Amino acid sequence: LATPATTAVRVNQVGYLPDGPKRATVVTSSTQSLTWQLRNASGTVVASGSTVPRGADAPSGQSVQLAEFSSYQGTGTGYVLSVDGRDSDPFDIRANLYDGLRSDAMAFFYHQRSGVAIDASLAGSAYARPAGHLGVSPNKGDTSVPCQSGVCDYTQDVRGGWYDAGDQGKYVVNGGISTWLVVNSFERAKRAGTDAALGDSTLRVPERGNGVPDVLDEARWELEFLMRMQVPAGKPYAGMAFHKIHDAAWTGIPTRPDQDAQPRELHRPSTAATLNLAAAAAQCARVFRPYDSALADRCLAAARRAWTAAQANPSMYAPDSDSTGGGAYGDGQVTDEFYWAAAELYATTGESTYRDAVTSSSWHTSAGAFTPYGFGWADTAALGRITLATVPNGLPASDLARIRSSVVSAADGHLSTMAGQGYAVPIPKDGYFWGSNSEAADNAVVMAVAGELTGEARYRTAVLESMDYLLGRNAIGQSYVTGYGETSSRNQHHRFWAHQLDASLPNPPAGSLAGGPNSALQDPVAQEKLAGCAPAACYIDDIGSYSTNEVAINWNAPLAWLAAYAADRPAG
Ligand code: 9MR
Repeated sequence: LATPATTAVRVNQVGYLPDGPKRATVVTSSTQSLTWQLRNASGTVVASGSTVPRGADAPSGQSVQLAEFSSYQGTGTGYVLSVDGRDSDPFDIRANLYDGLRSDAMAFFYHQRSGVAIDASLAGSAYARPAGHLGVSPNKGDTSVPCQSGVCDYTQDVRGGWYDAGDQGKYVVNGGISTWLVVNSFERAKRAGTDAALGDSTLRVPERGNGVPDVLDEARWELEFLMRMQVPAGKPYAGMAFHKIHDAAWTGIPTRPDQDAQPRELHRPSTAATLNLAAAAAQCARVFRPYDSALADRCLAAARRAWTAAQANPSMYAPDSDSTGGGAYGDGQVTDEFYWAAAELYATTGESTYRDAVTSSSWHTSAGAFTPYGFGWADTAALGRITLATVPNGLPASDLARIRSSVVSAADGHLSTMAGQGYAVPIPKDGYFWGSNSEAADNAVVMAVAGELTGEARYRTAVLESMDYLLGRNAIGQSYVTGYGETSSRNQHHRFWAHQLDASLPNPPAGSLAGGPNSALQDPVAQEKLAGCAPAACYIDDIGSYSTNEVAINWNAPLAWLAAYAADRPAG
């Protein structure tokens, strides 16, 4: 057979775990099974076999075959999988494969901190920068922020927190779900007995050595900000949370945070933000309790106040139209946020008010809490389900069984989506929206939880294959995580990590996840460069393509969760 010109071998460019699945996708016009060879760093063939033709893969539009070498148990670096005379990118097989990503994906949040100087000794000199938005000229500051006209007649100190993404806005709904995932990664690891790996002095954060697990220290930076976004007692809408704070107009790119001269503005409170605060703060109260009871108490008080305020103002919807200078994060449906907040408050307190709010919610029995497209800032019911399925609580056994089985059937849906595709992606062909990589990562989180609930190995296998997707086994051979893989994203949309625009600025730090393919082509670069792309190929590593190539806290959070999970050493 002549070598088809199109053959390409797509692998996880970082590598594989010795005890994990090892699969590659071969793009080829050949319809016949082909021979694969695994070569080690010295060029010796250590395993070989035959590929399995799969025909057309719908999301990529490519004709593909599968190569499986899971039974190879050797370890080392510099392996290459060769098919039909074509070599994959080199990769490793080793048990500590995800240790680096576990800390780098979590360190992303330190880099995104607002209101504190980023320390060269922690972040590396390329990433050091002065504190942003503390009111030091030319900043107008987040220490005394006025409202948009008509929203309030006072200023509020909303310093701190994490910048949302490539912009320097701070949005409560996105902050809350991201914090929840970061804290949940610790809560999960604690159940698995592997939380020491996320413990004190495991991360490059200023708080290392303070006796509190570093992952929680990082989460606290955002939790303190979220609580500052709560309307003070005595003011109209007391207890509600302002929806967001950002510049009056979109910040120019590049702009280092401390050099942003624009006015900052608080946008009106919303029920969604308030319930998001309630949920994240209630989770804080539960998980921080053994490490910092004073913070746990403050979190619980904030969560209760937020819950009460949301009950009194149940339909203050954030409009989609409020997108001048920052994302809208609009949401006209908050029953899922009520359910999630109630679930967290109930899991933390056991109180009947919150239990009744859980059991009377339509989401208590709805089949729609999990979707093929992941969860997110507008769709939070899944987070409530995960908490109720995993944190001991007093719901009747029949309710708990139903909740747990809803997690497992969602995971089974993702498994079958993966099985139907040449690249085993846990999102369907019509799921390539803005931030699609976070959909894949969120769905992998659900599969990991199903693995915990059932003890069945196939879920871990699927989680690891989802990592393969993010790290290069995909339609375009792209690792979407900076610094991880031969061809990894390095020009994500960001105001400071803007090396592509200004050579004196850095590329994103290692461990930064790009948003990923978005078939809607919602920016000018994507429209010009990606016209006609197959859904899974609608991605370009260009700083101007904010709809395919931004970073965001709600995207790195599930990556960090998954990296910690994948880095867990099997028990025993
Ligand atoms: O993640 C958000 C995505 O779901 C929306 O479709 C998109 C457009 O509204 O906005 C995304 O969020 C962005 C936010 O609005 C502003 N900060 C950057 C976020 C990531 O691109």
